[in-house]
Amino acid sequence: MTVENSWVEGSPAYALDEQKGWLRVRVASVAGDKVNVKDGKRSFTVKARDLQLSSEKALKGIEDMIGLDILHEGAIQNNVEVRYGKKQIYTYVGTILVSINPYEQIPNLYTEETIRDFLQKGAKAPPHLYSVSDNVYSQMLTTGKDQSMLISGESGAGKTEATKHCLRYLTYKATENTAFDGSNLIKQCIVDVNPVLEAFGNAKTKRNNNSSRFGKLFQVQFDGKGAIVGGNLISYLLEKSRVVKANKGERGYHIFYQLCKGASKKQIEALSLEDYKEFEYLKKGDCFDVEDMNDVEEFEKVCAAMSKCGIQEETQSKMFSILAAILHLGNINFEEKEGGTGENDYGEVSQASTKSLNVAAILLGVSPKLLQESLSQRTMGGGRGSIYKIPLGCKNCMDSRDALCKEMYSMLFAWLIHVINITMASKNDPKNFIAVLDIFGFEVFEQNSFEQLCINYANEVLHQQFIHHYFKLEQEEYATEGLNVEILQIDQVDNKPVLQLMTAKPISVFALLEEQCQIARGSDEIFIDRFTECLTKMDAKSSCLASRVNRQPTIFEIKHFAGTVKYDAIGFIEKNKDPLHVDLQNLMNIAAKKNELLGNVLKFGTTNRKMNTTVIKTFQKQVNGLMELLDKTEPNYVRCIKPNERKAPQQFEGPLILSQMRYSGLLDSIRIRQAGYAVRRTFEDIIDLFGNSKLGRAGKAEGGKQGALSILQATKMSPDAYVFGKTKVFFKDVDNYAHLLNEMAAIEHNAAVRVQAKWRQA
Ligand code: AOV
Ligand code: MG
Repeated sequence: MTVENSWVEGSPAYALDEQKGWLRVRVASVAGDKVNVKDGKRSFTVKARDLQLSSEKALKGIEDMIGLDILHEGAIQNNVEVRYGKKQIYTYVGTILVSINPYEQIPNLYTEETIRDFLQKGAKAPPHLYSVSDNVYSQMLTTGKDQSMLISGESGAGKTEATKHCLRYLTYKATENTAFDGSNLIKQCIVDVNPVLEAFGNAKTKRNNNSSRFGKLFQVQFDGKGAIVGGNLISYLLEKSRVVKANKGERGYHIFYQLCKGASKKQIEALSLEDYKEFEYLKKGDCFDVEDMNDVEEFEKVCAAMSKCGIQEETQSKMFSILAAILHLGNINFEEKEGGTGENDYGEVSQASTKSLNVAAILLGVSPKLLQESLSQRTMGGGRGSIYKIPLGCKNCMDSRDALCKEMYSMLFAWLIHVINITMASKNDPKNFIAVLDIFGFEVFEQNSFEQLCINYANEVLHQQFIHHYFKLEQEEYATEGLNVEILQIDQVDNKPVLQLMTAKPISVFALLEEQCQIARGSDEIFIDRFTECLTKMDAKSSCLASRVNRQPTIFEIKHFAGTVKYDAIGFIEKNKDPLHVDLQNLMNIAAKKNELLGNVLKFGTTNRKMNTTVIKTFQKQVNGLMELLDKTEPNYVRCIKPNERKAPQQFEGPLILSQMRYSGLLDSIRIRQAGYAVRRTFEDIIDLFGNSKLGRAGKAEGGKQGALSILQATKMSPDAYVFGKTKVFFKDVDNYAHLLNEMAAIEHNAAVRVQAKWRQA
């Protein structure tokens, strides 16, 4: 049967429109593989493959889309759009929760009363982060298995907000379920840690005013009765570069602005923060304020929250002096030293920035001379243990300064999480945990660099885990229904080839990059040359997923599961090596002896910063650790979706939403279904379809499997098009099912009229 002749004039359908995604239309006429359709008064022609059956249920906006009569992109978009219009931002696809950012406060969606309501309803509750959390908690208690909640989506989709709602609900649920056990401090910290993490790890970006610039896994630990006994945080890939630069309209980390605006007069004076608008690092994005964000109030909240998380005021002020030191360091400028010329010039701290040099030195507890020398020269090892110092050029001096600031900040961040973890640590061995993952989604920008490569790698790994999970579930359903499991093939959706392309040994993006980082004369250019050369030696399935971009010598592209990304290799090696020169290390060691907190921070930071390792090696290790942890848990997925790029409420942009559904694997999970049998209807559904017609009545009289079988046999549908399970009929593809509907129209005119009338009503 061909696709085109299954369309009947007048039937409702979804047609794919580039601007609006899937539109509800009515079929006007059919000619070959072209179908003319009407959308209200407008009529246009689409290819038959861009037309999908209309779903009666989607029009109602049902809570769980697995229950859709027809499960495909058009119906899904329609269903979530209908719900979004009613401010129902949450919808299930089976066990996956889809959440669409409303960009407005929906009344009563997250009040304490709502929480109490969900605590009562339990499993019967409508789709919500609360019902997912409730279910996750109950599953943990009944099965004894650790759980994970994997919250994904692109920047601004609502991951961090979702994470907070889940954690808040869990703390309520755990309290309701167990006697008060003195773990209050830990529970408090679990809730209060958020403002702290956001102050130090979030910043305003173009996409999100409160964008998390790090990934995190939050483990809430429970005892056998379900009481919270501890917590643990793991962070991933903090964006270090944001400390020293921000694009126009963006800011650095919130804490810098909060400190400068919100600190007491005494603190401001002590740290010389009066003219905060003069700090280069804060000036870069030409943006000091964020809409709807009060830095002064936030500062107060953050300080209070830090105290609750075990960081006392005295420590806080030491942290602030490190932050202030970073700001002052950023104002140290270099100019060409007299006598230096051309490429051989070397930098000297400019006259105008002597004050900044002095203040930064005082705050760090080192002499201005040492600070100046450490930034402007490099100690090199000669042969036989001899050392010599070479002066650096202006640009290198500034790079040194930035490297120092990035290093101090990221160590401070790592230390902060370490201290919070000490406060949240469980006294006894926890029985179970629920891990909530709030991690950066797939990224594709106009210019993509090393950071995107790492982020997209992590997403590929998570995606693979997701696919395998759904594949397994599908296999299980086949087994319970008594169907042949072998018909399912994972190849169609598996992203193994792209992961091979990125990580295989000895040839892959990562392996070849590592190779260049190990050799003295390695370069970005050689890396990309080697990569192109080696592609032919790779498995064909992998090698076809990458190529060099024409006429752009440093750019290569990778076809990720979520789309093609062009990466610019320039800077890869430097970023991967992330070197910290010996002079800066010495400087920090000397400062550490004078400044107790800096000492602790550095002690912690340097044990974390292993020499001879690279960013990729460390990150891969982290991702592997994450996967090992997740593999032991029962995964629960929350897919956050951004409805528009303008952060505006009530604006639903179909194509944008569909592309995110593709990224998030939602459509893949459906493709897994369609790889075997795309449509599955219970016996009763089939019988009901024929309603009060002669055939319908006969089917109803026979009932169950026999009734459905009689009906299908009475149609002219090929018996190969469907199989019978124990409770459902499985159709190979949507067309088979469409065929059934059409056959039904031919056999039972009345029934067809009834069905069409139903469609029209809807
Ligand atoms: P993200 O975590 O997914 O982005 P956020 O959770 O920070 O995104 O959400 C971005 C913004 O969207 C928030 O600051 C809110 O203004 C709004 N928002 C999100 N969820 C809701 C909700 N349920 N109700 C009302 N407003 C909401 V990023 O961290 O950038 O990847 O790196
Ligand atoms: Mg976030």
